[in-house]
Amino acid sequence: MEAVNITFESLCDTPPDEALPPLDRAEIGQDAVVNEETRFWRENGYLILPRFFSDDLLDAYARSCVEAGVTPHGWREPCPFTHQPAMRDLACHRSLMDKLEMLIGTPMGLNLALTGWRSSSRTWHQDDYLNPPYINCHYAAVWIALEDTHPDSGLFEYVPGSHKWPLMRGSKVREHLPEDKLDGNWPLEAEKLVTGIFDRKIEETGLPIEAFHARKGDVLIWHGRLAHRGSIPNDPERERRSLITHYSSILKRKDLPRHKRHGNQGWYFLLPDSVEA
Ligand SMILES: O=C(O)CCC(=O)C(=O)O
Repeated sequence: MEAVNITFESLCDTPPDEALPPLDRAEIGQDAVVNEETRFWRENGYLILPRFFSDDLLDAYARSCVEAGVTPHGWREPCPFTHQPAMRDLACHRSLMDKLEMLIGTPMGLNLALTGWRSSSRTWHQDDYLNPPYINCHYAAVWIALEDTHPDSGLFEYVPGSHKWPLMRGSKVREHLPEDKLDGNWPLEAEKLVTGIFDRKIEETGLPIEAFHARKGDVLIWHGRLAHRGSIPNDPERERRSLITHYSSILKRKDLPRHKRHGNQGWYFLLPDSVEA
């Protein structure tokens, strides 16, 4: 089928309430924390925490990237945090993990980091469709600004309220991909399919697109179902120093059974072949 004939809804499910985090249910779950932040999250699907991290922690992590010789492209692997303690000092910081647990309702573990100092230029997507189907939004991602962002560097963009749309499913997207593209790189192929479908959905709903004009130390947490992208930089040479980290519930992530605590801070997942430090 031509992508132009595939509707957003046909690639999605509406999971039953009891499969979702307490704040995502039609009636807020009894065990949810209800306060200004969680009410905002429930309504908008993101939370901005201005000046959340101190310069000390941000600069120590930025120095560790320079010392590791990975700037500006970042580590090529998805989970460098298993051997980069300075990254964990930020990404598993207790204060951040407490916020994530408040929003999702279970302890969370770090499972992915995007460490390049350029926009990923990833087009519109929900993160959750790249996960196993039993995660059901027990997932969140975090954008940490290591410096004031420049508007030409390709800002992080998102559609407030889009986390209330149906939940895109990887299995339904894969049904439309050629058989020889169903290997571990299928998300790259899927991006080509879903981009236009998201564009149409955004246009149909008329929801506004927001950009995260971050100052150093600002943090934006987004919902696993929120439509978002790394916009194309106006100036491709301009750095955008950030750390982007993704988290799943340690109670739900059956496919990642090993997790470890960063000192007395938060959890991170280990893969079978993880290098540890
Ligand atoms: O580069 C960006 O700001 C977007 C990152 C992104 O889409 C993601 O981490 O899922």
